[in-house]
Amino acid sequence: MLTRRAFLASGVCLPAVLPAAAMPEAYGAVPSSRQLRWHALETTAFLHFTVNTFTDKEWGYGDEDPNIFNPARFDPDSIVEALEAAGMRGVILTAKHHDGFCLWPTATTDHSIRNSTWRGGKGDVVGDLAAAARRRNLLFGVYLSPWDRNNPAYGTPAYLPIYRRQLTELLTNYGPIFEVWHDGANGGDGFYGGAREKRTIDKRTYYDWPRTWDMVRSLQPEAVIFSDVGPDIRWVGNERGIAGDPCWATYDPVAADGGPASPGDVREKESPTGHRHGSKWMPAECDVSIRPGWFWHERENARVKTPAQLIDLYYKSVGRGANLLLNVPPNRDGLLSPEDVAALKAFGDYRRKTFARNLAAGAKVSSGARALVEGRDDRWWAADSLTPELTIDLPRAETFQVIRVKEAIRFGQRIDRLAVERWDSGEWRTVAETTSIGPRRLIRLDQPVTATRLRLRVTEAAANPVLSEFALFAE
Ligand code: FUL
Repeated sequence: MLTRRAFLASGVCLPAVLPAAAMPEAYGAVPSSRQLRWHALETTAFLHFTVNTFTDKEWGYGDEDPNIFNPARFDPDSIVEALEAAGMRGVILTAKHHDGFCLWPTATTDHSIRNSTWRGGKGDVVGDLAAAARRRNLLFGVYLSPWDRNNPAYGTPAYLPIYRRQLTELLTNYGPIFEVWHDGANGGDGFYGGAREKRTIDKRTYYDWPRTWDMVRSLQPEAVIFSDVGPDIRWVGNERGIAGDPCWATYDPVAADGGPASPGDVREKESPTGHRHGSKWMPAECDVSIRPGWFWHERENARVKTPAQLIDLYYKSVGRGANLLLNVPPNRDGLLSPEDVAALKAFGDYRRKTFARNLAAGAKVSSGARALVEGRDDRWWAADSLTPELTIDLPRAETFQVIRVKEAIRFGQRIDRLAVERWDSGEWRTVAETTSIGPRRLIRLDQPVTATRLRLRVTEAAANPVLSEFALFAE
């Protein structure tokens, strides 16, 4: 149960006088403060950038000449500016991909930009991007591939201190890190210091993840940790950017054989939807590339996703309560290509225009549930029954096409199902029905709907609903 003290400590504003009895009791698993902050981001960007950008590969073997990395016009500010135009609130860089090439001057390996002629070996892509992100108020995160096809020690116990040292450098030298991203690719063939062989590892035991995650917690307590199975954020189970429907924020990280799950243990059917009443708060992140590949390839310049495709992905990820992690790969100049920049801008324009005005603001809501139309995530309304009905009277008739509903998730994911209706010619007619809500549900209607009086009906819930928003938008 969330005590009043713990609740106040979480930084939420409460009405001046609130009897302790009015505090809803939490239901099931609840988010940590770092997860709450992550939910509010909605969309963040991924930058896949390394030697692959220059060798035209998706997975580098680990035998690349460091001189090949030469982004002559690298401009982190213009990259971050284009991401900001899309409404991105954070950016995660592949500090090291499977090839093992480090984009910062690490002390752990020679396979890094320190040995590139680019900027005379004095360049630091991680540092430059972290600083550019900070200048524009985007949060900064790092991807550090556990699989390292360059490192001679990979596959032996000697590799683990190297990996942890790399992570320590990233988590201590570049300011606040909001997300640490561990992909699930686990071993295979590679250069491995010249051995050129196949190395397999046991994904359950080799990496000793709990120890690494403890280290992340002590170095960057506010950072969320992503992997196939959390501990903070789970992979959605596909690389198409699409969450399940429903998509529950709770999950049981159990492997297919019933044992504890490790990165690499993806349950294709269960990761997209999560587990209703799961034991852990572990929301889904939908990673997808704006292009067919994760890295930049000239031949894919004509295959950048259109603004309409990006908008559709937004509704199928963020709209289902997940976050969207959109990859936009820098090119060989060290810039985003004009095709990608244009798509990002149009996507951002749509978001700014659509969500600028909440048509339900100023509505009269029954049962004293005014908090729902005040547009503040720190306010909530707690129902006194499992299946409340709220009437929403708009100041005037409004035409809308998008409905946004949010639960006050600090009290858990409580609602199973709800319906929105409109009053029309003397009766209530269904506008939409939906399942999981959690941090948010965006319902995009096929057609615009005009109404003055609406009704929100929770039709199934595990605990009395606690809602924080009901909003309407025109497209
Ligand atoms: C995967 C990697 O193998 C891909 O190259 C990419 O980085 C993707 C986001 O994660 O595990």
